[in-house]
Amino acid sequence: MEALRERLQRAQRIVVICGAGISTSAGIPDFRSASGLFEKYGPEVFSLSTFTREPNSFYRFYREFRAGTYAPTPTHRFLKRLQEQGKLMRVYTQNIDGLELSVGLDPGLVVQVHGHMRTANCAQCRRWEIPIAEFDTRLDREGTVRCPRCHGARGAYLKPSIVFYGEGLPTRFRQCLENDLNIKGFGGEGRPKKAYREGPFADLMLVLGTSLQVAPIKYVPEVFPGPRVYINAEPNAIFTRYADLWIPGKCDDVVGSL
Ligand code: CNA
Repeated sequence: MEALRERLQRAQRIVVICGAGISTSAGIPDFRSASGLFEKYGPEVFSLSTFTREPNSFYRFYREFRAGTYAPTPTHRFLKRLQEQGKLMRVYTQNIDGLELSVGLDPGLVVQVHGHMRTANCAQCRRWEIPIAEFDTRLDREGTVRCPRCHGARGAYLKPSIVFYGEGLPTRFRQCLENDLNIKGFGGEGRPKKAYREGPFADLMLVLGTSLQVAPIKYVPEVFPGPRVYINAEPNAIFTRYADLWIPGKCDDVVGSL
């Protein structure tokens, strides 16, 4: 803890990469833990090809998800404190629960790498987009929500604006990485190329509550030339070896009181 405190004190521009583990204490299961969503629904429910073939499994998950009420956790409040101290450069979140914004982070400082649930759009044309409240009403009324623009085309169902397996990421993800980490160029699977240290770029990376299994974000810590701190309930087979500081445990227990 002392080592973490010291790194936080020294840092001026902190970039945070986070995942489902920062929201489990809000009551939202992660994907890959023993009691996670993959165990209950299977990973295919979150794939584009499954959804366009058979949207009802995802709709079943979504109905259950939206029935919950979720509040930010001590870890989200820690991020807010970093913002108040003027040290938060950016949060790259893989989460789609929106709790980073609920806690009051400046939207400009948050990149929702895997999308969000404020709107819903058509999995086929991508152009038809409606507010999530309207999607919810139609889902309750119609059971399956079809895109009116696609006139019954195959797979033209609406889903919340989250990124499924098989879909591209928001362009803002790359733009912010270039800005924050001085990354020049991206390779296969969206893997960022070398980042350069000189200049007003991030000087500390915190990686919180993620198994780092999903590309391309899993590659980001590996190109970051500054100190990297990994806080997660379990190790990541690769990253744990090269993180400068790896703290096993629950995020709330580690950062909640900082
Ligand atoms: P994951 O692969 O399920 O990994 C989560 C990691 O967090 C695991 O290594 C757990 O051991 C660890 N973990 C769980 N609880 C805690 C805790 N309290 N403290 C510390 N570590 C903990 O999930 P990732 O985020 O790595 O994978 C990316 C997916 C998950 C993204 O596409 C997300 O959209 C998706 N997801 C998001 C949410 C959400 O928005 N809250 C929930 C479930 C899945």
